[in-house]
Amino acid sequence: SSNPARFRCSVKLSTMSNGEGAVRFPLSASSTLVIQKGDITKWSVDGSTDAIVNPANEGMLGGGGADGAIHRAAGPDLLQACYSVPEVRPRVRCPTGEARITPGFKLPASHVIHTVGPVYRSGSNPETFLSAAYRNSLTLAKSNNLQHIAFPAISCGVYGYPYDEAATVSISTIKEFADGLKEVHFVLFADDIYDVWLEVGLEAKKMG
Ligand code: AR6
Repeated sequence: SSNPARFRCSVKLSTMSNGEGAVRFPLSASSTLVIQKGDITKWSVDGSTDAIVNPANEGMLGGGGADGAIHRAAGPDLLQACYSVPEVRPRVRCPTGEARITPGFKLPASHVIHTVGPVYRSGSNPETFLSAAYRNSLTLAKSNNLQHIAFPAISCGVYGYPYDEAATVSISTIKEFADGLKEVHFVLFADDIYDVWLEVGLEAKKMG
């Protein structure tokens, strides 16, 4: 980071962590938010009750970024499972803000929850759609009796969402809807995104 204060803060926090920069934030008696660095395709807590979230597009047939990496790691069966998700209109299997579930195939996590974040500035209220993507992913995990879910920074790549705004929306939505899941993780690929998420997480913790 170019911000020395922020850098010092991250270094100090990593001493109270237990993974690759993992910092745990208790949300309630039964659920914990974990912010960490890493590659989401490698993540799992116990395999059979885990889901990773794929930041997909509405067609759900793969793409670049995390979506491409998830499809490569899961193997070709994932694409077949996505094809079999019904279209709600031509070439749309998962409208923006909604979520769909498939098995994880070769991934360490047993399930993939595919969601579609908004393209920033493509319409009004991107925060409504980003929040819905997180909320619907959490709801789908709970309705499938999963206990652990890992999110990347949805919409923060190709879809151009500013990191600080995305962190605020995503962490506040998770605080509101995590109940019923044991652990909600952020697995963040880039150090600059991890730094922003940690700062927003700490701020949210202070505000209770
Ligand atoms: N693990 C964790 N995070 C990752 C990984 C990984 N292996 N790879 C990339 N990221 P993006 P979006 C981060 O562009 O903005 C696709 O083509 C990346 O650094 O993957 O929601 C889809 O098909 C970034 O911070 O998703 C859609 O068309 C974050 O994941 C479109 O991109 C999200 O970046 C979706 O765009």
